Amino acid sequence: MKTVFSPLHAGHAGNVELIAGAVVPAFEKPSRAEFIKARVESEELGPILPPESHDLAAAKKVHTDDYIDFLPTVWPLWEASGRSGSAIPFTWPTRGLRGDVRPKTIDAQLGFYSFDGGATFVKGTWDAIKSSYDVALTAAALVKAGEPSAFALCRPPGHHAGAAFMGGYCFINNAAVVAQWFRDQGARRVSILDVDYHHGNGTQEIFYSRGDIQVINLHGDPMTEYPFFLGHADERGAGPGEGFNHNYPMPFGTSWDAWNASLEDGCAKLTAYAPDVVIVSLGVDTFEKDPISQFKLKSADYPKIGRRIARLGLPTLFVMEGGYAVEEIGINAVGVLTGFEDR
Ligand code: FKS
Ligand code: ZN
Repeated sequence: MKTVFSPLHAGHAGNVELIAGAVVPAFEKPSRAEFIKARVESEELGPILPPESHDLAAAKKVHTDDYIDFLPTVWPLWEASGRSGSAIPFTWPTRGLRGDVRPKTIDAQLGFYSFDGGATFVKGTWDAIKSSYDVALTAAALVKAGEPSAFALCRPPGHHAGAAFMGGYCFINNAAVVAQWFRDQGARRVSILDVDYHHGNGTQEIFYSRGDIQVINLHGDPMTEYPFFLGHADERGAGPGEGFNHNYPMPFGTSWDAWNASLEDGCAKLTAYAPDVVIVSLGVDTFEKDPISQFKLKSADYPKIGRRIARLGLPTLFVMEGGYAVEEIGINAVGVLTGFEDR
């Protein structure tokens, strides 16, 4: 399997986040991608290719134009207002406030285009976002050209980003971008299988009213887990999208047997839908030693996930999302891919 990777991810570094009342170094850090890349090499998964540069037209098919145009302006505006450190939103137009007027200052705009304070900017962030987007589209083109699978080693991740908002370490929704891109390239139906520990609220929001892109999500129950405000089992899609969104919320402590039962059910839904291509939002924060997550999957479980996805028998694009146990992130993520290749 070919991997697409860009070193530009590394400029998105030194971010901080607020967790349990303390400001700490962000868990979403450059070493994550480097550990995965090292494991791709040591396991000899296949060649590692650089991305080709794409314009932002494909991003603007799933995000609003104004949101995408805003992202590269954040750091310049932040610096112009005399700031350093990380650009972090701190106020949001929630219930009772005006969400229909875009204010002018950088602080207000950061809040206007986010749902939490988890998507933060430093100087190299926009270039990293753009490289992650290029990685996803370049890997998608490999599958379109006939590769049975490809691995988009994206960083930053994407599945929390909605049509007009960032959050949860995510800016451009790479999986959503490539799903739409496959549709525009002639695929009739596309499935997104999101196995990250966290609900892919952005992906769900973007395709909620669409019947041509099926979204299947396995995740921590939002009654007790981030992102809290979406991801319940009764969210099944709306209008023409009714019945094409499938959520599998699971409790803290879920280990392989129960998680796998959800995967089986999701795979049955996927097979019944008969898509032309599968996009896997690949998070490995379901791991028992993940520092911010509460599932109990073991390293030996990840190849089983890959094997099950291979049995779908469809062209498959893996798009990297979360996973914070950096020592094992490569073993687990590449474990899915070698399992897919049944080796
Ligand atoms: C307060 C705790 C909130 C945010 C967790 C974000 C998870 C991101 C992810 C992604 F795939 F997008 F990377 N924790 N700071 O793993 O879903
Ligand atoms: Zn996650």
